[in-house]
Amino acid sequence: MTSRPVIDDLSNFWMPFTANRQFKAAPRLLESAKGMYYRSTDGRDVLDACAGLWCVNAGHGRDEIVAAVQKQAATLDFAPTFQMGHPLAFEAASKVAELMPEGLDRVFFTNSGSESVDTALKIALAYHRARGEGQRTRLIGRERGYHGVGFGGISVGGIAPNRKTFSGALLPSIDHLPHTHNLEHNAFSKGQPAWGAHLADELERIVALHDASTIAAVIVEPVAGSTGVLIPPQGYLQKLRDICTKHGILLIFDEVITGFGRLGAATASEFFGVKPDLLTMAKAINNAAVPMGAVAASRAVHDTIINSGAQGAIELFHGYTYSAHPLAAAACVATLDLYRREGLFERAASLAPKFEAAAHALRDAKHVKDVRNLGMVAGIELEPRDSAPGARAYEAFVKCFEAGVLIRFTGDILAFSPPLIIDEAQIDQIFQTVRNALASIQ
Ligand code: PXG
Ligand code: PLP
Repeated sequence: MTSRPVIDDLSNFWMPFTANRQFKAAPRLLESAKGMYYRSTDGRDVLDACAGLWCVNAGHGRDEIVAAVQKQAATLDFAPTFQMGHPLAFEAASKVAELMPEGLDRVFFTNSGSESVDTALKIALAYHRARGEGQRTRLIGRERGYHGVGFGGISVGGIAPNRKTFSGALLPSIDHLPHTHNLEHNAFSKGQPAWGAHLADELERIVALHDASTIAAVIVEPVAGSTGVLIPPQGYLQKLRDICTKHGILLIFDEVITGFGRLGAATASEFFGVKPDLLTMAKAINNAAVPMGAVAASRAVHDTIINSGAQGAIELFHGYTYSAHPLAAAACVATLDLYRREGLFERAASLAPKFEAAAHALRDAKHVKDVRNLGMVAGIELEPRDSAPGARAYEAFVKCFEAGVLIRFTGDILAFSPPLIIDEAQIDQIFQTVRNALASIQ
């Protein structure tokens, strides 16, 4: 296949979460993808070590998903889901429900992780109000949490640059748990760190401060991705669950990254054996073929809201024009079938030890100050350069791309989350490329 010439005007597209001037001075453009590889506009194959943005879990350009979307586009391009429906919306919800923890089988569709988060926060408020506890309005997030970019998501989120510009407009009743990252205790942990479960007890302190009767929900990523791969300490999530249950507070797991096989089980909830009341997802729900997200709610939460008003009254004043868009729903059904048919969650579980070993082999690589991992996620934290935090990871990312491997970085942390179809040789290629890249930079 011949490459098309790079377009010459890059000025109109205002790029998201990008250093626009830096990128446009030296662009990196992808023009096609198949399986584990992207093809760049300069005609190189690039191994995808991050599943796009943690989302293409079945690999790129899968024939079954492509066919389902093509067929759906030609059959029913759009149908409203406000006071109307189309069969695939219900089928997709049933397929998602089958993969959710027992009882979390009521599914509200959105178009992204950010929308899923804001939807879940609103459902939490609606639930308490429907129970006659409308004073429960406080939402608890966690330092370093990433919950997308809506006003709700950045309010409960804990990443300073995402919040500071908008700090005057964040939601009013918010508090944050401490994050669990601590290299003094947990550097080079394989899987869940042994130290840190007690950090969940900080929730008791927050409850004591505000009183449980004012708190609606706690939201956390079971494994924090965006902030640079933070694995929950052993016992930590169960403690959060227990404290929430004790105080009538809803627990929301933001599984936008962990959803659909990343840890070797359908969800992180299943992997850890801890069940939230609400679970947000997006990304891998349909292999990122068409934008889609969802919130799975427990029957208790759903039924409380649905049975609260008069018959014939809309129960929840919330929804998106494109909730359960037919193309997204078609991709969702095809994707979830594909995951099962190919046993991709089981494959992730069986590849995880190899992935762990390959990542941790870099503990002696230049600049490395931590390696951490769980399932098919790994993070490598670099010693930052004194004068320029983030610069070293950026240079490593560029070097890897030039050497044919696409990785992610955030601050001075490199993140790895390949499609679950990856093979062992490709795992070795990723980490060998990273080792070489680190050796070549200052
Ligand atoms: N919650 C979590 C836990 C996420 O990881 C979102 C919400 C928001 O999803 P949308 O679809 O609105 O972007 C996310 C998204 C990265 C990276 O490499 C991570 C995300 C998005 C883009 C890049 O760190 N996570
Ligand atoms: N803004 C305006 C003016 C609208 O009419 C709508 C939807 O009808 C929206 C925003 C919300 O769009 P969406 O439903 O795609 O989130």
